[in-house]
Amino acid sequence: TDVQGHIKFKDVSFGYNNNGLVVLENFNLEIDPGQIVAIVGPTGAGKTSMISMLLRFYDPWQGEVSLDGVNLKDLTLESLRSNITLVLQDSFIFPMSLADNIAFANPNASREEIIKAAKAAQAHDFISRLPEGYDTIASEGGVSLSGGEKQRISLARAFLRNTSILILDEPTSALDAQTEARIFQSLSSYSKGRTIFIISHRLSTIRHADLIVTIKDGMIAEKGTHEVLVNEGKVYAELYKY
Ligand code: DUT
Ligand code: MG
Repeated sequence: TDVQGHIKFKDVSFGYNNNGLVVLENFNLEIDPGQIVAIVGPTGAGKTSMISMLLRFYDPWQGEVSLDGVNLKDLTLESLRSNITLVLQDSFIFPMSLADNIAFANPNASREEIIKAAKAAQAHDFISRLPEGYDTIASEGGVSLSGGEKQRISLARAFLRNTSILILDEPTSALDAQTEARIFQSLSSYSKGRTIFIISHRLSTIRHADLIVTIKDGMIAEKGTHEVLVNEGKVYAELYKY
């Protein structure tokens, strides 16, 4: 069952029970499908916490998070997670061929589909240069990959998974700015009919996002396009200076 990708955080308050501190407070955000949404904010602001609630790794203390108008709590975890792909900073590579790593969640994918996803993730060129190409076995006695290569394999895996919602939490931190910018271009063409969240500390990459949301002190400090936020001269403009 495919979802549209309309996401709403309504009056969400959230914290971790281990210390009782509030991480997000009166957090309100509504996202229409088809948008690339960048989440920006200082370290510890609550960016990863916010997206963790979308997959229900955690639930809000108060308020609700909904998908296409349905409270996430009323969806099965299985249906929720089959519609959302999450890519984290530390990508996991399995001791199997690069093709199988990319097709991990889609074992029936054709080689053409795998290559298309690898191209979108800027992984095709380095894979093609390996003597065994896509049949190269990763790690455990095989080829060990750099941090940036692993990140691109896991991005290719995410593109191939083809879900309505894609969440990228600093998935390109090990990549140079140019490669990251090219991946962002792939994301733009991939975003049609999907909702994409991207968390990145490199603001040059996410300046073309449809919506930029800055989080500070557990709340949304501002939202808008790059141009609007730079002119506002508040949190985003301050972060953008560095
Ligand atoms: N926190 C916990 N327990 C956890 C995870 C986080 O107490 O298991 C705290 C740390 C921080 C706040 O929650 O004070 C928000 O953390 P989060 O990881 O959401 O911040 P971030 O915006 O993703 O920071 P970074 O840019 O460093 O990834
Ligand atoms: Mg984080």
